[in-house]
Amino acid sequence: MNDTASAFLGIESVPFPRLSLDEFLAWGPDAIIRADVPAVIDVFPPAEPGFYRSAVIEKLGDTNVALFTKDRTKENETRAEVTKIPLRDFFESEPYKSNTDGTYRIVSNIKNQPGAINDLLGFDTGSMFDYHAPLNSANVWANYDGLRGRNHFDEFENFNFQLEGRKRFIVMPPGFKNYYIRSVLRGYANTSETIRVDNPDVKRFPRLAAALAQRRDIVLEPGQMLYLPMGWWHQVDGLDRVNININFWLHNAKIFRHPLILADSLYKAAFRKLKGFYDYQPEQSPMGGKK
Ligand SMILES: O=C(O)CCC(=O)C(=O)O
Repeated sequence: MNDTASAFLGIESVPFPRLSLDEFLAWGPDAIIRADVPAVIDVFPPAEPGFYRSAVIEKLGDTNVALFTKDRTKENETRAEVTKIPLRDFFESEPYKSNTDGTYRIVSNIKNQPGAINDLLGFDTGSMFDYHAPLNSANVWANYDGLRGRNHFDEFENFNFQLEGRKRFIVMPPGFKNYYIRSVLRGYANTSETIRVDNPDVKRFPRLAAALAQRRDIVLEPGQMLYLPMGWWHQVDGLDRVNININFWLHNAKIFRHPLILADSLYKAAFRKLKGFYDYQPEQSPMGGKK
């Protein structure tokens, strides 16, 4: 792994506060959200590889989920195509399990499967996180070790629970100029032009130095949950053969203190609607969704 960001100007990354599950439960998510600082919560002790994958297949294997397929021949130029497959197929069927280079990945809203989510995370997630509210979501993510994320931010409070495999998160505070945002005329404004922050071209992007000195860099292990406040930039890389996480994306009034994040979220919503892009809505069952 290229560790250039970790060694940047000899400046160590800022450590994450670490909370035990008891501390997290005592504080509750609202206090963590108010504190507005990325944190890691140790929810479960480390588990054997494969433990949570089996549980995910048992609880969610038959759920139809959104599969993103990226054409690797024109890397980063084509928009991923979205189709639906049963989640089980991602782990058990060709070509997904033999093309582990990031061509295929699952990102799917499963907020209509609260029973499965509770079983997997071991507590009443619905009363802890307000993911049933309109526009909030609970998502399952699955990918193989070839996934190399682009540096970007989201307009949500993010509680990201790692179930299988390790993921490296490099996160940096909200901001625009330091990250050389693309013009909205050239695409989503939440994707930085400094795509890889583990190997930054600081000559080309000199203002990135201020953000790099504020970066947090962590390998999230199965059983750990990352809290990422809205607007924080993150680059996420899968490190192990199979990666699975479940996250909660929650809207929060905090956005009104961040006019540029608000503007970006309105822009993205309009762009998705106008262009008919995948809208991160859960699969509708004929019964209107399992409760
Ligand atoms: O887990 C990942 O691969 C990406 C996570 C992410 O970008 C997010 O939670 O917003």
